[in-house]
Amino acid sequence: QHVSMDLIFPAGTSCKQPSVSNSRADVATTTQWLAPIVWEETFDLTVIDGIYKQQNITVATTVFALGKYVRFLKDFLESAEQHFMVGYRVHYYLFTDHPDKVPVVTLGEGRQLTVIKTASSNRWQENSLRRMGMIEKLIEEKLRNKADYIFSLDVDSKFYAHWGAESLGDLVGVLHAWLFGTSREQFTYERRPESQAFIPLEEGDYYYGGAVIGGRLDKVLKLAKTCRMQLEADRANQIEAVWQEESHLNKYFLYNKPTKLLSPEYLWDDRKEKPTFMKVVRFSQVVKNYAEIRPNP
Ligand code: UD2
Repeated sequence: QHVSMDLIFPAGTSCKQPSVSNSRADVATTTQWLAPIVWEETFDLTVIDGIYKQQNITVATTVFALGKYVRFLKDFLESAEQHFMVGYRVHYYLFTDHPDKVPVVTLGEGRQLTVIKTASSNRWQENSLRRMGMIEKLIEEKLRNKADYIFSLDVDSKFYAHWGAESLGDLVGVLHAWLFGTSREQFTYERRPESQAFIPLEEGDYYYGGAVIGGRLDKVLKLAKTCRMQLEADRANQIEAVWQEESHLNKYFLYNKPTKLLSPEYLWDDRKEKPTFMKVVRFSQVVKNYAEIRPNP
């Protein structure tokens, strides 16, 4: 399995000449380690699609809908078919304890959906954190030679606008809408040194959302395996990180920097007002009644 892809651009494709100045003055478009941060107006889709369309890539996409979360599937899938990786091969892997409640959604050409029956827990935290182990298992047992990239996406969300190949990279994280722009001391990292997810106050780049993880299979496998092992170590020590697998993900990304960061355009929150730097909302968490939807408080 090759780790990086050549960026072959088809001869004779016309596109705009790149500008020599920054296209966005209001937001940072690279990290300190020079990974791009993807914002509207920082990429040219003609160029991006010119490179990726001819590679015939398949994007595996995991979605977990356990317990009452099956109700989010219809909007999630219908909106994904309108906006997510349109024109590319997408294979959804849908983990649910209610295969009979999976809605029938017409999928576009080259797109397919596999339902994987999964036991649900009566603790929502468990349902969320177990995803790491299941992603690990899926990649190891089913995806080799079947997909090039993988995304794991929260189901209680909806697509509102284009999300395409500009989001692809070796290891991809998303900047959390609520904590974007706040100082690192305020990040809701795990602060107890007893946890494997511990991050001291004087460290941290960004706060990443657990709702979106992406990248090449081997990179996401390493991430999922590491987080799963850290979660197990915590469990053995009878400690659960403040934001479960999201806390472990943040620890992982601090010491294994993502190669591409998605701006909060790729993980907004329907409850949140849009500041001027948000020129588009592509994917957003829907408003949910936590007390009603979750199996436990
Ligand atoms: C945050 C993260 C979420 C996860 C969680 C920590 C964002 C926007 N959200 O959201 O990704 O890291 O904190 O645990 O970054 N699920 C079920 N059934 C359940 C519970 C969860 O299917 O009973 C699945 C479902 O796919 C859901 C995901 O787990 O989208 C995350 O759970 P959540 O949406 O309840 O987590 P939340 O909103 O606290």
